[in-house]
Amino acid sequence: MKIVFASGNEGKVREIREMLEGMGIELVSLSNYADVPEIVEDGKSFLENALKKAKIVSEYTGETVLADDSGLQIEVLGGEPGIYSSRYAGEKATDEENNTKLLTKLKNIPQEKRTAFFICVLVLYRRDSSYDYFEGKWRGQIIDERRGNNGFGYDPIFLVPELKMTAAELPVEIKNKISHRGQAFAQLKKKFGERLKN
Ligand code: ITT
Repeated sequence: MKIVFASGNEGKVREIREMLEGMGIELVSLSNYADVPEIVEDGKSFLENALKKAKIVSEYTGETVLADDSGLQIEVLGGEPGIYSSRYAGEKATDEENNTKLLTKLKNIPQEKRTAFFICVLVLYRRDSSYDYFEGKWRGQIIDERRGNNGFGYDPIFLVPELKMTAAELPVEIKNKISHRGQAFAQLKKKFGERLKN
């Protein structure tokens, strides 16, 4: 079975490809479809944005689509950056710029108040317009230094307290077992398992 992953984020593509390994599913990247328009993420929730991406890409490609909308929420910042995570420091901001903006905002906040959650809403959208969605949440803390070279986005400053490692220090297969995206994907796999292939 062929599934198009509606994401231009190479970090997400690497992780989802790893998760699908051995399931007999061909994951096709969005870069294979030159004519898919840029999608404006103007929804008010992770679900709205994920659904919008999935629907548009399915309509353009005529294929079953997986879409992920995700982000980081910091409690002491009232949930920021939330749905604006990828463009926190500006429309074309790099991961590095987003991390710098977040660390500046958290400058005088003590470590124990830097609780954070990664959220992922994963949508499976079929050719007949029916869909299912799954949500994963991953709790951690934002630290003041960058540690590790794996992953992407806010991973170098997201500490997983139980492991005493940042998300960027974890090998991809470990991150995938426990992360927000990994949890959402595990629910999808549990619900559909073998049927995904049909
Ligand atoms: P697509 O919409 O094309 O998938 P995007 O990067 O714009 O790519 P989102 O709108 O879902 O995707 O924004 C997600 C942002 O949240 C992402 O750019 C990171 O900054 C952050 N993020 C999400 N999951 C993450 C993870 O596992 N590790 C680190 N940062 C993550």
